[in-house]
Amino acid sequence: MLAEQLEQQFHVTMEQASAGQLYAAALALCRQRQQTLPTVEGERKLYYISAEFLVGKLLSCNLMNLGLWDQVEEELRRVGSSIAALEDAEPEPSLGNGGLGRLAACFMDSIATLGLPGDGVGLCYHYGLFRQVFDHNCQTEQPDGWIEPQSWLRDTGREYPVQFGARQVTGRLYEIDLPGYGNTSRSRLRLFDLVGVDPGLIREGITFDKTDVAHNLTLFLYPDDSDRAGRLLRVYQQYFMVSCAAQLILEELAERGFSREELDRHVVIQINDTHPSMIIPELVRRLTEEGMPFEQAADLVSRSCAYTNHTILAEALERWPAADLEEVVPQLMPVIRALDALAKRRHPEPEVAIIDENQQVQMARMDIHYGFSVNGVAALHTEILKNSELAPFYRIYPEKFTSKTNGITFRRWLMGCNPQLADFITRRIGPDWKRDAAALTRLAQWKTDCESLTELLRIKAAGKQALVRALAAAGETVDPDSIFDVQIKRLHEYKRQQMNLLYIIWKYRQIKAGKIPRRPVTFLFGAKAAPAYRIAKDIIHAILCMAAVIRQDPEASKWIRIVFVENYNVSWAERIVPAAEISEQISLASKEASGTGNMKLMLNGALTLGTLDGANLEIADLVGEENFYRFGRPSEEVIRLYADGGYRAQDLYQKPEIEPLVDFLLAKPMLRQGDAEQLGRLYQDLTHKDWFMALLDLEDYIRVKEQMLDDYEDRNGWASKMLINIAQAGYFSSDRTIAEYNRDIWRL
Ligand code: 26Q
Repeated sequence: MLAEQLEQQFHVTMEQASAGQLYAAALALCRQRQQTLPTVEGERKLYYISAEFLVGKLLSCNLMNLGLWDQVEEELRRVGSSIAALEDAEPEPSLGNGGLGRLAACFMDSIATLGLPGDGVGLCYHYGLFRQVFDHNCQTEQPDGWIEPQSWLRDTGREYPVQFGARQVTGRLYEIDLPGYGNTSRSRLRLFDLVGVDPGLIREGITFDKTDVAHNLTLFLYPDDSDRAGRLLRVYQQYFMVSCAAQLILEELAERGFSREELDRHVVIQINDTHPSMIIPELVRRLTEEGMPFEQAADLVSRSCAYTNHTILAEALERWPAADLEEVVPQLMPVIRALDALAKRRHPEPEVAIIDENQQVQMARMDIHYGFSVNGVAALHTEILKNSELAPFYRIYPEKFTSKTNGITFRRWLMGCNPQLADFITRRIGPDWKRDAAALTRLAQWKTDCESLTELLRIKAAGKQALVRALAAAGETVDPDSIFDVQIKRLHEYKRQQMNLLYIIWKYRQIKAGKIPRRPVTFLFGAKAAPAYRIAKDIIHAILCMAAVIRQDPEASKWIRIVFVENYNVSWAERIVPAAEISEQISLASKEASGTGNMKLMLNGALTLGTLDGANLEIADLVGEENFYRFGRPSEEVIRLYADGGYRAQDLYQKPEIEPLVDFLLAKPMLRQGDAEQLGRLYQDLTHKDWFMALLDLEDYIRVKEQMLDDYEDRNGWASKMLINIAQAGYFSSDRTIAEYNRDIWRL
């Protein structure tokens, strides 16, 4: 199959083909097959609109979903190659930042697999987020191009004008096909690009002229918004996305033969956090311009739009100065004012106003007033939204609130990245779990079966070996017999990578004091920090400095090692997840909306060391006390501490157990590796502010982590816990999540 394609495309045989040609042929093969799959049509169509789609490399998963994987792998094997080797030639699109974007990608896989009529809608950034490069133990940012002459993108040739006041630009629609598992149908990612976008604007790193919107709109995801030009650019980007989307949606409504008045019956728009929220006023604007009365338009749009909230952090709740919107999208502001006025007539309480007392447009509030559904992404998260963050809205619209616990696609996060484990499961419970993840629970009957447990440990060891080889290629030596302790996620203070660092400092000092651990431990980190997030970059700096301190210490380096993978992305995750043994889910309780890495790691047999936050709570409930390592203050206590201002970092810092750990940040060995200003800033923050209370949970964290390392030595006991975790992970399949969205919100 691949051979014919190669012959046709390059006139070479399998033996003669270069790796690049093999990849290009496989890409073309998939693209042809995918296009023959029908898109699902239905009375009611979903548009999942999102600023991020962190899809990862597509070749392997598409081959799997198309049912071509075995055949192509066999063809490649005969010439000494493999699909994995081909994938090395595939660039990874960095069209996302973290959980929200990866969730959107998992959802698209499940939507296609369940055969639901739905497409993803977003932007085609040429350089995505950024490529992270470490330089002198600091993060620097480089453009991360992924679009090649041959790529997954298909140019539809369809263009849409977008008006910014007097200025007009043009959006062009590109599509990426996403085949569902089992060769039935496909969904599409529909990505808009700016006609005339100019990479020549990029200067040093990822800096560029932020004011030249006619040429910069689709260069980067989340351009630095620490100055006004950057903030305006984000509004330009968002409006560009939703204006194109609104035109596409209305155009397809007409193509499907429906009238504008039927919008709410035939269209449902899932707004992925507030980045696409301007779709609401934009649709209302377009409908009223066509002559529909304002209230009817507002009502129709409200019954078509649903909003997902992914965070309760105040600083991540988007609000734009009305003056900025006035400047960028003057045609939209009258509609927003009218929507605000109508909402204020119905609900005069100031805390639910769309345009607040500071003349800021509160995007989430617009979504809640003018959407029919609001959902959190895990049970605890939704409860917190209802009871505190969005309580005034819950009082007005209790019927709109619903909880949808996140999920992950098992195609990528088990069958794709860990085929040996998938095979282990199938040999025991048959293949049904691939379509019905709940069937995984049947695996639990092997929890005391020695042979199964031994095999499970062997599979984990193989996963570690594979990662060790990948790390070696990146210049890192790691002991495959050490315990792999993994924290992989965006870098954010609330996720508390700094607390993990303080544990490592504690461990280092134990070793220096002669308390040798039973077995070496490797601490793996993967994280990008937002380019303008100062303290997050300081935390990366401190971890990299500590890595160097340990590496250069002959005594300590026998026992502990820090590996911070550069440019953590989906591909790294696919290698790290199967190798992980300890899953660090240590956010300050109440702050992590859900987490999805926690699910991927559990599914691959890592045990969770976690606070009762986000979906961790549900993981703990499913696997039971003995199979989950819980520590830290519960969310109610944390919420109370914030409410009464009762947390004082200084007091905790003074404890004799804690002070030397924090002080180590400024000790000679660290200063020899790093920069006093950055380390000093982190020290100051931890001792005087520590807004996310790392010091509060530190001692409990150390205690439970030590317990975990002890328990690791009972290899069978540990393997049994692994097996229970895998068996209980079925609930976290995104197929289940999507079925729930469809049952309760979309009704496709
Ligand atoms: C907001 C304002 C200004 C600039 C940027 C932003 C911004 C950008 C990205 C705010 C939020 C995000 C991304 C949030 C995100 O990824 N949230 C994660 O979503 C996951 C999927 O639901 C959850 O599992 C995680 O708990 C949540 O952190």
